[in-house]
Amino acid sequence: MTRASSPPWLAPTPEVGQALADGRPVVALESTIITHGMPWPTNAETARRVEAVVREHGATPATIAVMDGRIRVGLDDAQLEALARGEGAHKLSRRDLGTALAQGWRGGTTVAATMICAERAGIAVFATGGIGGVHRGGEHSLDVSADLHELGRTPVAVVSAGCKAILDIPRTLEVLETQGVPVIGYGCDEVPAFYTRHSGCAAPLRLDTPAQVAAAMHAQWSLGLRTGLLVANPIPEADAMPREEIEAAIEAALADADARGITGKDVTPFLLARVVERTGERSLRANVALVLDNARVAAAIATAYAERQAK
Ligand code: PSU
Ligand code: MN
Repeated sequence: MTRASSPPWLAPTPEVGQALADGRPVVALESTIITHGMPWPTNAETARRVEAVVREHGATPATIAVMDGRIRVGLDDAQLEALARGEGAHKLSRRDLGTALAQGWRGGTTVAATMICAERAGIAVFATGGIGGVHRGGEHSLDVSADLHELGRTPVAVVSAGCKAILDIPRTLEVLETQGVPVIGYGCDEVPAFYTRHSGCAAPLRLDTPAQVAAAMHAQWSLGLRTGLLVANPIPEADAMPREEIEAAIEAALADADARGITGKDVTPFLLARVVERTGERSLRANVALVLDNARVAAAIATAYAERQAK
C-alpha cells in the first residue's frame, strides 16, 4: 500500500516511512484522545504507553496529528508532549483537515480524520479507544459522528472497544449497517460497550484471530469494497466497570450537557470529562486499559496483514 509520490502535506517520520516501504506492520493511532479525550498528564503517559505496546507486539506505531501545516504520521517525543500540553489544540475531523493545513493549525485528529490520513499514508490498521457514533437523542439532534460515515468510505481496519457507552449503541449499529461497514466482534458475540464488555446488542460478525481479520480485510478490499472494518475488542475483564456505576455517571453527564446547551464537536469531550469527574477517575483507568489492549490487538492484526500481503 505504499504510495509512489506523497502529497507535500503528508509527513511520515523516517521510521514510519521505512517500515511502510519494507512492507512491515504499522499501526496508526489517533490524537483527539490526547488533545480532547483525556486530561493531562494521563493523556501524554497513555500516548507513550500505547506506542510502547505496539512496538512490544512487533509493529511500528504512527501517532497522527496536524502540526505546522502538515499531517504528521508518527510523532517524536517533543511533538507528542507539545500536543498533550497544548492549550488551544483543535479537534480535527474530516471537514476541518483542509482548513487546518492551510491555516497552519495544531490539532488532534478524530477517528474519521485519522482514517483519512492513515489511508493516504498507506497504513491499513488503526487503534483507538472507542469510535464516535449516534448520540443519545440523535434521532432528534441528528448528532451522528463523522466517524461512522468515514468507516463507510475509507478502507482502514479500526480496532476499538465497541462504541462509547455515552452513545446510542443500537442506532450506531444501524448507521454502520447502512454504510456497509462490517462490525466484527473480536472473540465475542456481543458488541462491547467501551467501559463494559456487554451492550445487549449482538455482534453482526465474529472473528477470533488476527489472521482471520487480515483475511477478511484482504478479501473485502480485493473485491473493491473500499469501506473500513470495525474490529470490536472488549475491554479486559479485570478493567471493566460495573454497569450500574458507569450508567449512572453517563446519565448525569448527559443531563449536565443538556442543561449547559453543549452541542456539536464539544459534546463528546464534555461527556468524557464529566464521566471521569463523576467516577473518581475509575473510568479514566478503564479507558487507558482498553486503549492499551486495542493497541495490542491492532499490532497483531497489522502483523498478520503484512504477512498476508507478502505472500
Ligand atoms: N475514544 C476515546 N476518547 C476520545 C475519542 C474516542 O476513548 O476522545 C474521540 C475520537 O477521536 C473520536 C471522537 O473520533 O472522540 C468522536 O467525536 P464526535 O463524537 O464529535 O464525532
Ligand atoms: Mn457530533
